[in-house]
Amino acid sequence: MSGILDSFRLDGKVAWVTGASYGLGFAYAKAYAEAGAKVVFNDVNPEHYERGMEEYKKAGIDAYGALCDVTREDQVQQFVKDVEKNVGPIDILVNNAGIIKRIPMVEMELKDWQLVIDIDLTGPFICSKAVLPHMMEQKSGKIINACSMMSEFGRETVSAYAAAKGGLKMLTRNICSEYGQYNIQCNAIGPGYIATPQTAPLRARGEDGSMNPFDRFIRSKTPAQRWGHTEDLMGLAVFLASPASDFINGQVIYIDGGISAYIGQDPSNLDESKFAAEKENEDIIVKD
Ligand code: NAP
Ligand code: GCO
Repeated sequence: MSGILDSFRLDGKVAWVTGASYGLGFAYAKAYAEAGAKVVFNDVNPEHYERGMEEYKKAGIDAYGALCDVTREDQVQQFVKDVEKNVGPIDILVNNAGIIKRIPMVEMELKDWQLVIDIDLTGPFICSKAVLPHMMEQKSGKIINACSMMSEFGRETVSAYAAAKGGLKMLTRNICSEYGQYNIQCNAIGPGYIATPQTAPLRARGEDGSMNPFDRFIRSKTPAQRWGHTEDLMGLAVFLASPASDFINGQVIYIDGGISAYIGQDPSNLDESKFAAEKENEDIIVKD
């Protein structure tokens, strides 16, 4: 008689996390390995990919990986064929790969807008389209999209990112609507502000060690007055990939420390002395 915790296990499943050499993707993949899945990942930058493969080995995870740009349908189709041949059919897809460009809209060049939309919205379309046929055949599958606070809120300088993440929320609902009949669940993780290379520029301290104003702002908007850490999201990632969530479909689950529920306090009220600089990895990948 299996207990309730067995419904959170991923034994025998093949889990593909896109863009998972580091950051949230690596955390999701590590959690999947701990839950029993065979981890598959891709990245686009060869140096980052090699580093990621090393990190998986250090963590004792026998990950399968390859370079693959999620915006290229030819590369994605080949990647899925290679995974099916070398590992097995993909049971779980996490559309994690994503970038952000923080540029005021009136100054944003079309190429920058297009790149964000291509990676953050078209990439999940391409990757989901590549794995759905097998999921339909086996009458089961999990697709988990990387939504964001910007799936619900706007803010200055992130027009392309917000448009992509808002669209990704609706793509999540549409995959649910179109493929739920095949026992395929498509949901999204909606992280708040998490300490990763993508958000490192928002926490970078001044030369005099002074706190980044955006760091102070986010802490004043978060009841716990802290940034999220990748470990905070691992449990939700496993839950949405497991049989425990088989009757949840089309949902964005926000994991944001309460930002979306709280009007926030005056940032000047915060006692800065409480906040050690976020413990960053020494060789953190620098993002603009
Ligand atoms: P990150 O640290 O910037 O990592 C992004 C990953 O995506 C990297 O591994 C990157 O690989 C990969 N990638 C970028 N373009 C790609 C492409 N064309 N094809 C394949 N891989 C590509 O980001 P993160 O903070 O871990 O965030 C991961 C996801 O969660 C993103 O979708 C992000 O929008 C979303 N999210 C993040 C936060 C947060 O606070 N951190 C909050 C909400 C949502 P390379 O290094 O090789 O380019
Ligand atoms: C920003 C941040 C956010 C986070 C995340 C919040 O510039 O506001 O990068 O967009 O990455 O998406 O949920």
